Formats: sequence, C-alpha cells, structure tokens
Amino acid sequence: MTKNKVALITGITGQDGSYLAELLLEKGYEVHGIKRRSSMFNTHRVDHLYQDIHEDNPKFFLHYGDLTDSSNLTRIINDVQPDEVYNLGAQSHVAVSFECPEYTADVDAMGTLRLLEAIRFLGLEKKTKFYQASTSELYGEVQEIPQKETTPFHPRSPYAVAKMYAYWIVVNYRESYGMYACNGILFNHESPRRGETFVTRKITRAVANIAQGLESCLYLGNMGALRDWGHAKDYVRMQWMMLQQDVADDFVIATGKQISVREFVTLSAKEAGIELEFSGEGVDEIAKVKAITGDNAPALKVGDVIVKVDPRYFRPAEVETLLGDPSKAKAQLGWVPEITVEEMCAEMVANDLQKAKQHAILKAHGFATSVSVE
Ligand code: NDP
Ligand code: GDR
Repeated sequence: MTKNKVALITGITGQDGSYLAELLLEKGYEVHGIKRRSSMFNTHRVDHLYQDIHEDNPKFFLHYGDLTDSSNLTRIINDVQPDEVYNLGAQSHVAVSFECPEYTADVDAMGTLRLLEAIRFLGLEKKTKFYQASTSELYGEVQEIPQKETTPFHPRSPYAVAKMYAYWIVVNYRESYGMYACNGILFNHESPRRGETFVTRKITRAVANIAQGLESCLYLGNMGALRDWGHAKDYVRMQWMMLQQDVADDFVIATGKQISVREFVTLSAKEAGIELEFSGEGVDEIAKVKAITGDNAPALKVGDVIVKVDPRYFRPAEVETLLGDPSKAKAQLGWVPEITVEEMCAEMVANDLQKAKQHAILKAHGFATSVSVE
C-alpha cells in the first residue's frame, strides 16, 4: 500500500517528470515538484495536474528551485520530508552540453551531489529513497553489444561525463551511508511530450508541419545513428518500481531493439501518409516524396525533397549505436516495456499532425505566426 507517501521530483516540468507525477498521484502519493523560475510559463506538461491549494486535501505542489542552489534544495527537502526523491532534473540535451559544458556539469553532476548531501545533512538518509536518472549515454563508445549493467562506461559528451559523476556519487552514498539510492540506466525514451529539439520529436513535428505546408524541409545531422527507443510512460513505471524494493540496486531500462534515425524518419512519414525514397550519402543524403496516401499531406507532391543533411547538427563526438539488455529488470522486477517504437511513433505523429492542422487553419485565416524550427 503506497497511500500517503510523499515524493519530491526534480525536473517535474520535463517529459519524464510529468508522466511520473501522474503515476504517483494515481497511486495516492502527495507529489512535490521543483520548477525553475522562467520569464514565461514553463508548466504546460503538468498544468492538467494543478490543484488549487485552497481546496481540501491537495496532493500536488510546485516549489521554485534550481539544482545549482544548495540552500534552496536543502530547504525544500526539509519542508517536504520526502519518502522518495526522483532526480530527473538536468540539462538533458547532449548537443547543447558541448556548447554549455560547465553549466551541464554544475546541474547534472553537482546537482545530484547537492541533493544527496542535503538528504544526509538533514538526517534523512535512512528515510528518504533516492532515484537517479542515469543514462545509456554513459556507454558512449560501446564496449559490448548489447549493453547491460556490467558493461564498462566510455562517455562521449560533457553531458555523459557529468552523468557519470552522478552515477558514481549515487553508488558512493549508498556504500558510504547505507542510503537507499539507485541508478536507472535508461535508454532513449520518447512520447508526444518529448522536447522539440530531440531527434524523434523534431522528426514527427517536421513531418506533420511539412505535410500541412508549414515548413518545407527537415534538416538533420547523423541519420545513421542507431538508438534503442522506448516510450516514456513505460520507463517512469520502472523508475517507481526501482524504489519499491528491499535493497537498492541499479538497472538498465531498454527495449532490446534498435533502429536508425533514418528508419524513424521513414516510419514517421509513413504515419502521415508519405512514402519516402532516400538517396545520396553523408552530407549529400536526401529524401524525396515517392508516393502520397490518404489526405494528411495536402501541401506535398511526388518528387518534393523534404529531408536534407545539415552538418551543423553533427556532434564533436558522436554515439553511433546504443542497444540495451533489460534482462535484469525483467528477471528481478518483472518489468517489460508495453509500447513498441512503431506504436509510439504513431502516437507522436498523430499528436503533431493535429497541432499542425490547427495551425494551418489559423494561418489560412491570417491568425497564425510561423512555427518554431531548430
Ligand atoms: P527534459 O529535458 O524533458 O526535462 C528536464 C527537466 O529538468 C525539466 O523539468 C527542466 O526544467 C529541469 N531542469 C533543467 N535544468 C534545471 C536546473 N538547473 N534546476 C532544476 N531543474 C532543471 O528531460 P527528460 O524528462 O527527457 O529526462 C529526465 C531525466 O532523465 C534527465 O535527467 C535526463 O538527462 C535523463 N534521461 C533521459 C532520457 C530520455 O531519453 N528522455 C534517457 C536517459 C536519461 P525546464 O522545464 O524549466 O526546462
Ligand atoms: P540523445 O538524443 O543524444 O541520444 O540523448 P537525441 O534525440 O538528441 O539524438 C539521438 C541521435 O540522433 C542524432 N541526430 C540528431 N539529434 C538531434 N537532436 N537533432 C538532429 O537534427 C539530429 N540528427 C541526427 C544524434 O546525433 C544522436 O545520435 C537523449 C537525451 O534524452 C539524453 O538526456 C539521454 O540521456 C539519452 O537520450 C539517452
């Protein structure tokens, strides 16, 4: 029975934070989240969970805070006295971490230490369980295929190096202070709530916008990159399961299947009724419209070039292939992913097509601004 447990989620306004908050509220938790001060509203992913604190017995609370601010984290943890802390907050974009390496280290590495140290300083190390959002990016230049909990790490970006510090400080606090602290080594997971600059969402959004005449071409970097893509809903379920065990442990969370960025483009286009034909290599690779089925792509005609390469999206060091082995999670926790990459892609394209159609109607009547593109 998990009723009345108190959880604190960093990164609650992000993709995973929003799904996890939904899951914990369904389970009867009191859910607290840390949101950053922003010049614009940044809570759209959790607005549907908002509860007026003036009403009886509210269960959902947001606190202003930042992973770079120890005093703020310590105060929130002291006020909330959480049974479980889920550290999902991060500068989570690998390419951006090459542009902002110091900030990424501060948030992703030191932020994790600040939370662990706040729990210890407040004497909560025997009460508060800790989940760390570790990542398949730790494997980077892969040493073994597929990757499992024992596969050696070789991080390939400032993001991954920062997350490597976070991984080991979690293990260290578990070993040093007997804290229930664990790492979920999660492979890529997506959803209609995925940030628009990660490659899957960038693709589903662009396909929908191009089909509706709101954009003309999708520019990508390395289309040969291979990823093991799952659905965020399946993965947050596992985050919760990891904190319900008797003994803290680390787990790989993945589907065990991989496809390329190029294949994800093909899948997405097909969902919008567009058949593509790829040609060329490297920076000269393109995709043309080969056939159109259905009525989702009124703005397109056969022969249109709708995908090109822009080397701007190449990374200084790339992670070419990731494929996880989730056997331990299945054997010890009974976790298996329920949503396939095809189902997830269909959900994402349907969501983005709906948005694009609304935008196209507004534009046709002179009310819409241009769409944001990266
Ligand atoms: P998102 O980028 O969607 O969300 C990140 C969250 O962290 C947002 O709420 C963001 O706030 C918050 N955040 C960023 N900087 C700070 C800061 N300085 N202080 C406090 N909060 C901050 O990521 P996901 O939901 O996709 O991922 C969740 C976690 O899991 C991240 O740690 C990520 O690195 C990790 N991960 C993700 C995987 C994936 O495929 N999705 C795979 C493996 C690991 P704001 O909304 O204001 O920007
Ligand atoms: P990743 O996700 O780096 O794996 O990190 P992303 O979707 O950004 O990239 C996946 C692969 O696609 C290639 N790619 C492009 N990527 C982006 N963003 N934009 C492009 O135009 C583009 N073209 C090709 C990339 O080079 C890469 O190989 C995600 C994040 O959620 C991390 O926080 C998390 O830890 C890991 O997944 C697991």
